[in-house]
Amino acid sequence: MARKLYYSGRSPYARKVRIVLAEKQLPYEHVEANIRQKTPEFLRLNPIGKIPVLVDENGLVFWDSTLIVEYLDETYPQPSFYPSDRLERLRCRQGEELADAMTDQVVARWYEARKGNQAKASVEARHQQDMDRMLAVFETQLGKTPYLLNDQFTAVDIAALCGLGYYTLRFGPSWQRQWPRLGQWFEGLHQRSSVQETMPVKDTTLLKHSQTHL
Ligand SMILES: N[C@@H](CCC(=O)N[C@@H](CS)C(=O)NCC(=O)O)C(=O)O
Repeated sequence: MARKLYYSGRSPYARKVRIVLAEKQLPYEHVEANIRQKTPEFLRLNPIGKIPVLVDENGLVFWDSTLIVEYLDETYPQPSFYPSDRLERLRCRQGEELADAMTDQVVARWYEARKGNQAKASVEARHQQDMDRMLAVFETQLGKTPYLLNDQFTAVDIAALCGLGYYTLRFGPSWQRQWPRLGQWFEGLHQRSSVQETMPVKDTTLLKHSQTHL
C-alpha cells in the first residue's frame, strides 16, 4: 500500500515530516486533514487528534512529528538527520524539542490573534520573553557552527526552520533584524528544494503539487 501523510499545508509540524520525506526521496500520498472537523477515521488513527499522522506502506501508524522523523531516519538512514553518537543524538532531540516549543508559542499566539483577543500587555511581554530566550540559544549557536547543532543539517534545523517559517507566514520577517545570524541561516536553507517546495501558503488549495509527491 502507498505511504500516506495526513497533514495541512500550513502545519509547521507536518512540514518537518514533509521535508524529511523529500530529502530522503520517499514517495507518499498527501491526505489533507480538516482539523476543525476531524473525521472519525482520522481520530481512529490519532486519538490525540493532531496532524501530522503517517501511515507507512505496511499500514503502521505513527504520530507526533518528532517520532515520525525519528522513525523515518532509522528506517531510511540515508541521508541521516541525527548524529550517530549517543550524547550528540540526545542533544539533537533536545534542540528539536526547543524548536518545537518555540513553534508552540507561535501557534498559540496566532490562535489568540485570530480570535481577535488583544492580549494583555503583560501576557504579550511574557510571550516575547519566552520567544527571545529560545531564539537567543539558536543565535548564539550560529556564532559557533554553521547549523543549529553542529556543522551538519540535522533535525534541529528542520524543526526550527518550520517554526520560523510559520512565524514569518503569520507575523512577517521582522524577527530577522533582531536575530541576524538566524535570519541568514533561514534564508540560506531556502536553497534546498525540500524547503522551497514545502513553504507554507495562506490558502492550502494553492498547493503547487498534485496529490502524490515525487
Ligand atoms: N507535538 C505535535 C504537535 C502537532 C500539532 O499541534 N498539530 C496541530 C496543527 S499545526 C493540530 O493538529 N492541531 C489540531 C488540534 O489541536 O485540534 C507534533 O509535533 O506532531
